[in-house]
Amino acid sequence: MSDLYTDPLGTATLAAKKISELTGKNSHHVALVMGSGWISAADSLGTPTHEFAATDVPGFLPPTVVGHGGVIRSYDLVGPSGPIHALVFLGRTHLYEGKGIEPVVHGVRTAVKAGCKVVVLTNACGGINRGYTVGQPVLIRDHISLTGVSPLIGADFVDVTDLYSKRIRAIVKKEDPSLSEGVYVHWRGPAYETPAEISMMRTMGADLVGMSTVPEAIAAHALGAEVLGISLVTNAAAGVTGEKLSHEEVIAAGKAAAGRMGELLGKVLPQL
Ligand code: 8IG
Repeated sequence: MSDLYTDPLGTATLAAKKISELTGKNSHHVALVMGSGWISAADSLGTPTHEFAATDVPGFLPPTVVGHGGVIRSYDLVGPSGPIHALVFLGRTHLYEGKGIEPVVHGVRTAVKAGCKVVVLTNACGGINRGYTVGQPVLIRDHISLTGVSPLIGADFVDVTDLYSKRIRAIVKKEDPSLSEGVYVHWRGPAYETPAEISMMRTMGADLVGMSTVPEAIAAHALGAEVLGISLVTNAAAGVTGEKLSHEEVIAAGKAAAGRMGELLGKVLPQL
């Protein structure tokens, strides 16, 4: 096994150093993980100063899913007091790929080691809440983990009461007061849920379901970063409408909402 599995934090430190060499920037300020459907939203952030394959950086695996990028970009955003260095990951590794939890959280650990104090996690997900419509962005207020898998090992008893930063959610809602907040369930996949499982999740208090974000939020928070999670509802969860779920539908809904999402991120990121 590679260093990533025996020494995940050491590998993240190496990766951060490599990013600093590739970009010529000593540190980055905010990180943005773009999930499936969000990749085109990154284009609204302007022109990156640097772009490279994630596999050029220690510890990153090649992407395995259509529409999940495997690319890292560095942007200089215009902040209130000088340029903000934003590190943007197009695509992520998921638990369902079967590579373990370490590759899943390697991006956010690398980002924190690169200096990021804020980590923005985006995803495409199924809507459990009957009030949601396809193409709607929802801020993650809290989560339920149904995978039982943590990125943390050992007696690392971190408090996760305010995992999805209230401070940052307030900033985003000031930009867009129409945004809803919801509880996101992490489901391992790769099979979607049955209608009975969705009904269970709704009873538990869940609004959104997806196959990412939760381990990254925990890993970033455990290293001291503030986390913002935004889900794009790209399909009604199983049994909600009677329609079947398709990956193509997800990609299409993401493309359709990308403009609004990119604009929102562009406004919010420099304020974080
Ligand atoms: I996009 O309906 C997307 N990702 N688990 N269920 C789960 N993950 C998803 C879904 C969904 N839609």
